Amino acid sequence: MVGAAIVLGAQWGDEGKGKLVDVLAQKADLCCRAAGGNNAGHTIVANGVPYDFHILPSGLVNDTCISVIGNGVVVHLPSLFSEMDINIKKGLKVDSTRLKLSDRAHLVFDFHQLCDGISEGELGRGSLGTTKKGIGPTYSSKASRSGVRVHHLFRWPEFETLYRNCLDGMQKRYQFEYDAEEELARYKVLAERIRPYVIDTIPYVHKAIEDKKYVLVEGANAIMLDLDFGTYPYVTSSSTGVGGVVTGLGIPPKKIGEVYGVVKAYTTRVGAGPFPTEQLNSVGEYLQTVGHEYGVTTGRKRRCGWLDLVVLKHSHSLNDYTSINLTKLDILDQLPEIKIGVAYLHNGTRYTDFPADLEKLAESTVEYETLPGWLSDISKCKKFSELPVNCQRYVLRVEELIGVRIQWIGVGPGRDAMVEK
Ligand code: 2SA
Ligand code: GDP
Ligand code: MG
Repeated sequence: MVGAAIVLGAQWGDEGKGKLVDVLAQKADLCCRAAGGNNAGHTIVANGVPYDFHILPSGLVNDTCISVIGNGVVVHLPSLFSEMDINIKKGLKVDSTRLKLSDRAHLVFDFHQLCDGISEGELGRGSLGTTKKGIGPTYSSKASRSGVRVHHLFRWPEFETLYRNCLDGMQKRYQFEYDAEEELARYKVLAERIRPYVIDTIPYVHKAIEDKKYVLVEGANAIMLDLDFGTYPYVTSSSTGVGGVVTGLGIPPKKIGEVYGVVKAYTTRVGAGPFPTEQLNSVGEYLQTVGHEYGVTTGRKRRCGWLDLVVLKHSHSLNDYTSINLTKLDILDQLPEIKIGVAYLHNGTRYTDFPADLEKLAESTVEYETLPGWLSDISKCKKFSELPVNCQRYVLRVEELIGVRIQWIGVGPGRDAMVEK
């Protein structure tokens, strides 16, 4: 393998990254998370068994693949352990030989989660619709240099001092009562439980790359939720694109190989914020129902709409995909016609660069291209040539518009429901 291979969400998340990671992880040596926390929800269906991962890398299902949680990830240890326990019960081997946690990763405390909820409450109807997993407050602690990292767990009483300082800052900002002693006592126990998993992941990942091992990186969330490039402030608090992989694992850009973009054949978004191609009508309801579009972490209904090429061009310009996995194409099976958003129109001017200004976006309309549907079941197709002609045309048109090869096409949730083109 030449450099690390990266799987990234190309839209607003939930494109099916977990499934592609699971397919690729069958040959991977390492599967690494670089950013985000347990806000993410990656569902895979392996041999008929469904698994939901939030902070654990999806490569864990493949027992020859070692999972790495990198320095850019924010970790709520109680949730990490409960996710490990759930998967151990399902028969997965999850121990310190199979899972490595960066000593530089920041800790999410319960009070960060509390503050996430308070912050959403303060915003009222204008809330962002976060997952309330404490992601924003923890990255705030990190950026304001009052965060607590994993290595601090092994240096008491310094840990206690840092913890109290971090809590104090949050209490000043959010005004809440809190039982610090109870949480500190819990962390004394958690520290010993996590100790065997903790390593400096930087040399570990570098050595694997140097030894030409297959290092796979699982992106969390997606580029339109990126702190810089997404629909700010309706974003998550991490870098969700290729840049987040560089900083979140310490992999230099020249050591990155393939960058796989995962694109859902339509668009979904969970939480608030602009969504130009959203369909608040029977098409949106169809996509939501047939696509089972519910949040894996919160159970919320996902908003649904047509594929948006302005989004995908923005996405490709930032991540430079080497190829694409088009997912959930089977969900479009029963639609008589399918639309693709190809440009935005603002005061009579057509544009194709995704704007920073959300007001401009709100004032814009979408120009669509319409293609005929195929009105048949593609879930059993194994080869591109087996797909109905109109379906092939849709795929080829999307490929042409993005300007990147579509390498895989998802036709169902299972591992095997993947057509390689
Ligand atoms: P946060 O919690 O601070 O990261 O929320 C900020 C925004 O980021 C969105 N976000 C997500 N969008 C899609 N999928 C996510 N994971 C879960 C899933 C979501 C769920 O896989 O279904 O269960 O609701 C995810 N995580 C964060 C979030 O909706 C906010 O818009
Ligand atoms: P992720 O966050 O990008 O990993 O995606 P999620 O797991 O949140 O959501 C994707 C959902 O679509 C999961 O329930 C997957 O099992 C399912 N899925 C993935 N690919 C396909 C596909 O090609 N067809 C169908 N029908 N479902 C798929
Ligand atoms: Mg998801």
